[in-house]
Amino acid sequence: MQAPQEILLAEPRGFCAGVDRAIEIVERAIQKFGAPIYVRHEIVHNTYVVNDLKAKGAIFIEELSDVPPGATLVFSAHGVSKAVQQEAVARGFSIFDATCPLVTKVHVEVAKLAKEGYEFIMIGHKGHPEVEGTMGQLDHGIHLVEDVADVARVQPAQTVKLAVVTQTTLSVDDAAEISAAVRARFPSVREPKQQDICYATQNRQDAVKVLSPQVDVVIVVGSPTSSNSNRLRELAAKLGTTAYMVDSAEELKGEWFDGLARVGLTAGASAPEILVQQVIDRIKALGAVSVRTMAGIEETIKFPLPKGLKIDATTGLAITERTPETGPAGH
Ligand code: 0CH
Ligand code: SF4
Repeated sequence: MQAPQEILLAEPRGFCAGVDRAIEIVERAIQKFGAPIYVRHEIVHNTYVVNDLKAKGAIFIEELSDVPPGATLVFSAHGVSKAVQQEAVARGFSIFDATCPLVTKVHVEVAKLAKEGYEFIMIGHKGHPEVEGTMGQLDHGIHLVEDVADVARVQPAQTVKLAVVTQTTLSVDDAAEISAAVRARFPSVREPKQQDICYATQNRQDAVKVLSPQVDVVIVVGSPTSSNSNRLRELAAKLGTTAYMVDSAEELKGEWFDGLARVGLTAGASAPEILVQQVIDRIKALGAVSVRTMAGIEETIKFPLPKGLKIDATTGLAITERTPETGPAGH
C-alpha cells in the first residue's frame, strides 16, 4: 500500500461570515441571558457546531410550540418565513435573528418586487429551510424550480412582471444553466443585479475547481444536511476527481487513499476548521508527509451582530441593555 504524500488545502474553505455571525449570536445570547437559549432549526448545518452549542446551553427545536413562554429564541442562519417570524412575535419570545444578511437581502428583494406586482421563479432545493424561508416571504406568486425540467413545467399566472431569485448555496454552474432555461422561456424575466448565490459559495466552488485537477481524491468536510458542502463534493466529482464528504475524521477510510499521491481537502461554509485539522491529522497518520495551502482569495467580509448582543468596543464588555429584535431580520 502506497500512502498519500501530500495534502493540498483549498483556499478559501470553511466558515463564511454568515456562519461566524450566527454561531456568535447563539454564544453571546447564552453568555448574556443564560442557558437555555432556544434556536429554531440547526443554527448552521453542522453536527459538531450543533453539539458544541448544545453543550453550552442551546436547545434546538423545529416547532415554536416547543419553546416555553418568555424564552429567548434565535432564528438560524438560513432564515425563516413571514409566518414563522409572526408566530414567534405573537408568542412573545425575545428574538435574535441569525439569518445571514445575504439571505435577508434576498428576502428584502422579494418583498420589494412583490409590492411592485412581480411574481417569482425561485431556483433552489425543495424542503431546504432557506427555500422555505425565502418562498415564505410571500403568501403566493413564488414558484420553485429545482432543475431545467421544472422550468418547462412552471406556470406563472402572468409573465409581464416575473423575477428570478435563488438559494444562496447552489451549484454556481447548475444555477447558471437553470437561469438560462428560465431566460429562454421567459425572455423578459428580471434577474438579480448581482447573483443571489453568495460570495462564500462562489469562492469555495472556485477553489475546488482549482484544487480538483491537481489531486487524486477530494475530501470535503461537511454534514450531510449542508447544501453548500454537498455541492463542493459534487463539483469535484463532476470535474472527474473521486470525492468524499465526511462529517468528521472518524468517517475517513484508509482504502480511499491507497496508492494515491495527493489528497485535496476543503470544507463547507458551516464546517469548523478544527474538523479540517483532525482530518489532516488522520491522513498524516496514514502516511502523508506534507500539507500545502493553495493560493486563493482572502475573505475579509464580516457582518455586524444584532443590537442587544454587541460588545462595547472600548471596554470589551457586553452592552447591557436588552433590545431583542422583533422586526424582519434586524437590518
Ligand atoms: O448550505 P446550507 O444552506 O445547507 O447551510 P449550511 O451548511 O448551514 O451553511 C451555512 C449557510 C447558511 C445560509 O446560507
Ligand atoms: Fe451567508 Fe453565504 Fe454563508 Fe450562507 S453561505 S451564511 S449566504 S455568507
